[in-house]
Amino acid sequence: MKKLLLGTVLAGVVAIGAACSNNSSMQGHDMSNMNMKEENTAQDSSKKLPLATNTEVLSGKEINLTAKEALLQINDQVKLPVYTYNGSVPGAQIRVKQGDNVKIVLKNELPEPITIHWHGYPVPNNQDGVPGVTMDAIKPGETFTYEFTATVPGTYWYHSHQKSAEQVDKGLYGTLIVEPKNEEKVDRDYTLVLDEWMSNPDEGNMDMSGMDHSNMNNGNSSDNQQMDMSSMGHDMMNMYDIFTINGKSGSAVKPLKVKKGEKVRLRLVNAGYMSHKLHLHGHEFKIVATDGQPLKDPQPIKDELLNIAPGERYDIEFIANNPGEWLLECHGDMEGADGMKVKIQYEDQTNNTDKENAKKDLPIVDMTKYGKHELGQFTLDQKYDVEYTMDLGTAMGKDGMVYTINGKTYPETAPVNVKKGDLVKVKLVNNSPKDLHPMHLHGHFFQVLSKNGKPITGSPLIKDTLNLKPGEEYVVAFKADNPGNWMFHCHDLHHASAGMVTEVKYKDYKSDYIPDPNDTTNKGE
Ligand SMILES: [Cu+2]
Repeated sequence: MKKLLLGTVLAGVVAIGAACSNNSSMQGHDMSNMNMKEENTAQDSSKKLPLATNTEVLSGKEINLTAKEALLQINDQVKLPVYTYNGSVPGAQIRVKQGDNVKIVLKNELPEPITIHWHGYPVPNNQDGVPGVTMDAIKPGETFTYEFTATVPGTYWYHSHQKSAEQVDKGLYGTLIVEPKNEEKVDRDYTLVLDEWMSNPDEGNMDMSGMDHSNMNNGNSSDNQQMDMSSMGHDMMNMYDIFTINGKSGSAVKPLKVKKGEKVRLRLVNAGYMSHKLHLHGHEFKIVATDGQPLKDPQPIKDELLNIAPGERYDIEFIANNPGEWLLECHGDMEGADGMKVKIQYEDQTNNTDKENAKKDLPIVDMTKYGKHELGQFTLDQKYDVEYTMDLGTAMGKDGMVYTINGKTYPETAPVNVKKGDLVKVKLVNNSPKDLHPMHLHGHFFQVLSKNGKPITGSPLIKDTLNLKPGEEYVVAFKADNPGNWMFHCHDLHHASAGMVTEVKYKDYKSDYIPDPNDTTNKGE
């Protein structure tokens, strides 16, 4: 929280400095925006940033990424200074085939150290991109080469793990798509990345460090209730007032073109810190995968909301059988929700046949009952080598709110100690009164076995990010098959930076990484 605050305060100071000094460095700067009240002020820094470009798709034997700054035009009114991989938000999409050796050369042209963490991907531990744990952060001007084999297909994403609450918030992420060896053909394949932004970060100059931003994730234990707006002050929730799809909001979001009869896949990725409930209008759809992992015999559903928590991915498919123009939109009362919608346009049939209904209360898909039930790799009653209970909590610390695992904050949290081959069962309990905790495990997939004591009755649910609402309890299991030191943390990255992190540590693992004791820039979250 403090880092975020510092960042926004500094941006504000720079903006004021630039506005007051009519010096030569302002030449060529677009002055026309300076007096527009609704225009964000953080952009008016003395630096001339290039406008963010469209997201490119990269594949091949060697993929080059450059981390650099840009100015992101989110809608007609708002431009924000952002961090990017290759000049766009989201950054370049890395698209490879299962079995490929993936080599990514990352150059850092940002003014601060960064990394890439391959979210959800079972890479070797020394490629996981956690500074201070698996590598040193990549300093400005430096280059680092990541290499791993694309072992599993699916939808993944990548982002910086250095000061991640701040850097991911600024746009430093992209998607990683691994196509299966025997790909089932679809006619359209779109990737949609969800995020939230502050149109006016300067408003955040109040001291947020002690603030309870527990409402920011719509932290309500009942699926169908809207959050209690009256209980919210001027908090984080209000500050994230613009929601985006692929870095654009509202009418700036590029429509998705389809033709009648086509099979359409949407890869939905939540890169933000809030959950979003998406409604696909006019069509039945199937959820074919979550966190890259396929679901067994998904049944078609209609007019149900798909809830996507921070860090999660959902792949949905539908047949374009209802010509016209339709929306995929975010439901809810949050101020920014209005901007998180994209048109699905049938080619040559763009007459508007659809209406927004973002306030409509619709059922939320229950993933614990979705798809065909069968036994997965793990069961609740089998024998496990390691069992660990994670009590997730919120507390008031010395410098503001802290987010705890078994009453402790990282690095004081107790690690999950395993050895290679161990079967591990973890019970996660969210004892925070209002906060959602989307818990993310690095380097492994886990199978979700039960929710609130009830076994999963749908398809085996294999995930790397599991969202817990207040009061919820889940049991998950995984096999310790990827030696290393792996983070297990909340993907509300504000919660992670305020303590909610532990590690899965392999006893027999010898890391070849030795942190530089004099380097204080590495930050393991
Ligand atoms: Cu959390």
